[in-house]
Amino acid sequence: RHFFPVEDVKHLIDLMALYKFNTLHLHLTDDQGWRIEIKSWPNLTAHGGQTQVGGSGGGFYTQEQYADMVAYAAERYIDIIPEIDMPGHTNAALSSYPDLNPDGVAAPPLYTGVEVGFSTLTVHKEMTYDFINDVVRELAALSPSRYFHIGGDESHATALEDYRKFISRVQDIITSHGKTMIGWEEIGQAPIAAGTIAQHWFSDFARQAVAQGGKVICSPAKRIYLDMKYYEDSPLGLTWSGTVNTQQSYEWEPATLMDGVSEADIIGVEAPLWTETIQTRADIEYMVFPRLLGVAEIAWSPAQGRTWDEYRTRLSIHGRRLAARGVNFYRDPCVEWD
Ligand code: IFG
Repeated sequence: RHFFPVEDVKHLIDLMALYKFNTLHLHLTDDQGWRIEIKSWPNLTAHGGQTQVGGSGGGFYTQEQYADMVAYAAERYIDIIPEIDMPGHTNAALSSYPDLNPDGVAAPPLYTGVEVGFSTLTVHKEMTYDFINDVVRELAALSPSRYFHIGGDESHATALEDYRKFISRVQDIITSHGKTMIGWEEIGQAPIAAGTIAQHWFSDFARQAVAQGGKVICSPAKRIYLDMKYYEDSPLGLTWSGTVNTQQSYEWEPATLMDGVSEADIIGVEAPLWTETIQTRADIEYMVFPRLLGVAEIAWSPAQGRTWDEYRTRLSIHGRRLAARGVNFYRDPCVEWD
């Protein structure tokens, strides 16, 4: 929703590497902006990348810049996974090409608000799938990762039966370019191949993906959506899934989070940072740190013996380290910082 230049992404990669994160999922397209150059559809960035939430600024990554971030991350053992969100969250694409719209004439204006669920690709038009194939072809060629994220969340403007068929067709496109599909957990409603990855965030569709042989990434919005306010009076963030302080983002366990989803079904843990209210590097640091450190521990360590009382003491020491690096982390009062 707000664009961040390459140097800010590299800065976050440096900090992630300190805590042994191995994957960075870049959400490259949404209603408010298309952020990755696609040479066969240049207006996606020439027009669709020109703004952001609030209407001032915007931007996008050239393919050269994207490749540079991929290489920078790989040097630090971090895999970048790209996300092209569809069929919903597509206003920027629809605004860029009238042909992508139902009548092929009218294109919606660029959108700078924060509503969700109002846009959809035209799923009954064949050229929509030519468009998707071009986008996936170009981006897959830039991505060493075996995974490709197709979004699939909040497609409220797409009829369920259309959504199911769409996801199935997109999976064929992803597979044809040698990638394994990841989608937000709503894709569990569609017929998906065994081995597809469903990213759990707020409902129980991940269970339906597991029933089809899918695997799960755990991103519970009530625990590790890092755009959630720490407390009601926090200066940044949202509260639609409640407030989440550093203790609450630590006191949970992926293996017992969801009925019908066992530890064997879970391939990883991811803490999303949505940027409706996040505009600067300091904003990123404030929301991400210190909560991200607990996510690393939950992802990498066994549940046995993990307690907040023990962890919070070790965390306070990392406050000194983060401060020494000039990181604008939030000194959450639930921790006794050095
Ligand atoms: N839900 C939307 C995001 C973002 C988020 C903000 C998902 C998968 C709310 N979809 O989370 O685009 O708006 O917390």
